[in-house]
Amino acid sequence: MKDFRLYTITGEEFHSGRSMLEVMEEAVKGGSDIIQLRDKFSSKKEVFEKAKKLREMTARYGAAFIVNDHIDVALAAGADGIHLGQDDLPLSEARKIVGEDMIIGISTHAIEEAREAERNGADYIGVGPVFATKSKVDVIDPVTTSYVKQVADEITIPFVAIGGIKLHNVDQVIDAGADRICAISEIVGSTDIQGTCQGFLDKLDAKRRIE
Ligand code: TZP
Ligand code: MG
Repeated sequence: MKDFRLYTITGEEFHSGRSMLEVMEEAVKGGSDIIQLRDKFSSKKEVFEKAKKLREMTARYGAAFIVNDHIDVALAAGADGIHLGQDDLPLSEARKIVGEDMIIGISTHAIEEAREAERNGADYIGVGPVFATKSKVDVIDPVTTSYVKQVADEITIPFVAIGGIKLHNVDQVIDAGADRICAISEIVGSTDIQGTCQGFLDKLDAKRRIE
């Protein structure tokens, strides 16, 4: 898959009246090179309508577009990939459906899950929640930056750190070895979405310069 650095996920509860498309377009303009539609509440038809709009918008900017949970919606909308959790369809089965060309991302919360995802051909993994977050209902305890470090040391496929990551604590995550950051509330809840994205990218760049 094309490499990425800043991953923004929709979180409509934080959009404060702005349209989902407008919010996500700001994130892409700010430098978010991959976005995900994550909607646990709408009907499949509604998720599909949102997916089509996001697909069109991201294609205009050359950003990657991922759909959470719904493999059929991802295929129908022409998304670049799908993101699956530990309770979704197993990766090997999902791969049979979407084929080799589509990106499959897997959420992981422990090194065994990361190893399994890598072994089974995931294109990237999510690593989190690093910190406490209100953006996920079935929330598990934070995995802390020590899990980020474990993955950075051992796993060879791309990983993205997620969960409670803010401009004020992202340095800890980068110091633990993360080169790719994902956020919901800090980005989509911001009154200056582009500025917040740029803030994350500046911090990621600063780390690269000292390496
Ligand atoms: N998976 C692990 S934490 C999380 C997801 C979807 C929510 C991240 O949201 P926020 O607002 O960036 O903490
Ligand atoms: Mg899921």
